[in-house]
Amino acid sequence: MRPIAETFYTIEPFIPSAREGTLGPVSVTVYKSGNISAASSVEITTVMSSKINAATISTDLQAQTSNVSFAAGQASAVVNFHFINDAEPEQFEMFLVGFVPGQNINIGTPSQAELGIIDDDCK
Ligand SMILES: [Ca+2]
Ligand SMILES: [Ca+2]
Repeated sequence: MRPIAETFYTIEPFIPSAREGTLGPVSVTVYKSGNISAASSVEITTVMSSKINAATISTDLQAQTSNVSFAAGQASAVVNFHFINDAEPEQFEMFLVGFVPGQNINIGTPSQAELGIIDDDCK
């Protein structure tokens, strides 16, 4: 019998930052590694950063949970995130995207991606 390889998921920024006025998008790549022979899906979600320049969910961006589907043999998938275009002059703001807890999956490193909103209201 062949050994059964495990499947691991990681997440990295793809488009790491974008301007607020265009509503983004920014994006992440979700990578599937190890045994990728079977189709699968995982859920990723926006997570508030604990940094001082954290973006606020509901005023800077909507919370977003996305189901990411992998066909048999597919090793990566890109997911977009959009912003809310407010009129506040703000600093550069960060938020995180990570895996929804409680899924029966192996999560590798990096397990979160940091994304940024470039304000365009400062005069
Ligand atoms: Ca904002
Ligand atoms: Ca703003």
